[in-house]
Formats: sequence, structure tokens, C-alpha cells
Amino acid sequence: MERTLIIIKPDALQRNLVGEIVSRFERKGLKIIGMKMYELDDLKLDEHYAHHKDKPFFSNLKKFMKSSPIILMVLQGPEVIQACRLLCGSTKGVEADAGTIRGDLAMTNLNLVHASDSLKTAKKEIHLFFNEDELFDYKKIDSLMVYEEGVDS
Ligand code: FUP
Repeated sequence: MERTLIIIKPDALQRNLVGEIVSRFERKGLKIIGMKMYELDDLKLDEHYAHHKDKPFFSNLKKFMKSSPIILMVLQGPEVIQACRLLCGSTKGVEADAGTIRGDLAMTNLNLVHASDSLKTAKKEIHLFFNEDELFDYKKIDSLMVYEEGVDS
């Protein structure tokens, strides 16, 4: 079953938007199978943002991501990666569509939330932050309506 990693970033904690952001994913009908508060360090950030390590914004990005704790979530379900990317909106807040988390709540690249961008990345990112025993297997009673059929997830 498809899984994705969501990071609720330091600006969301500072701006009291954690509940608002979690609620956007919940209202969509997505299933939370893991969730925890976490403090990032250089080692994890170098791995998580390895593809950005030569970018000019890399050191500021790392500083920002370490500026307070974050919330990590794993969501699971059919097409959950695409659903979460669309809910988040494009990278820079001012350019993100209204109705998305970033489009409604952010202006800049301090954009409140991260969502994995592909199956391969999701697998890698979840493995970086969660042990399998921190991910929970349970039935969600609304899946019949959210997915138009009873999915076994
Ligand atoms: P996204 O996939 O939308 O989360 O964005 P990227 O993976 O391209 O970028 C990761 C993070 O780097 C963004 F959330 C914000 C930061 N960033 C900048 O600070 N400046 C940039 O020009 C691009 C990204």
C-alpha cells in the first residue's frame, strides 16, 4: 500500500498551525499510520535534503529546519503521494494555488509542510525517520466512502 512522509515544519509550530495542517490531511480522508515530534540534526538533514546539498539556499534551509522541533507523519492509502502533494501546493507560498496549505497559509519558501514527491522518495524518507514498529496497522471505517470501496488498508 502506498505511503508518504509529511513533515510539519518549524514555521508551522511557531505560527500555531499544526492542528490546521493535520486537519487538512484528515478532512481529505487520508489515514495517519504514524506520527511523532522530532528534532532534526545535520546528519538527518544532509540525508533528507541530499539532492539540495549544492544549492545556495541549503545552509539556510538546514538552519531553519533545526530552529524548532517538527512533526513527522506517515499517511497511507491509494494515491496518497499525489493527494498530499496537491494538498500542499507548489513550493513558494505566494505561487501556490489558493485552497492548498501553502497557498492559503504561506508566502515564501518557509512553506510549512513537506510531502514526499514519489514512491521511491517516500520509501527512503519514511525509512529515514520511522521504524516499522512505529507505523500502525488498523482499519479505518470511512474508507468505503473515501475510496468508493472497502480498501483493506
Ligand atoms: P517541495 O518539493 O515543494 O517541498 O520543494 P523542494 O524539494 O524543491 O525544496 C525543499 C525545500 O527547500 C522547500 F520546501 C523550501 C526550500 N527551498 C528554498 O529555500 N529555496 C528555493 O529556491 C527552493 C527551495
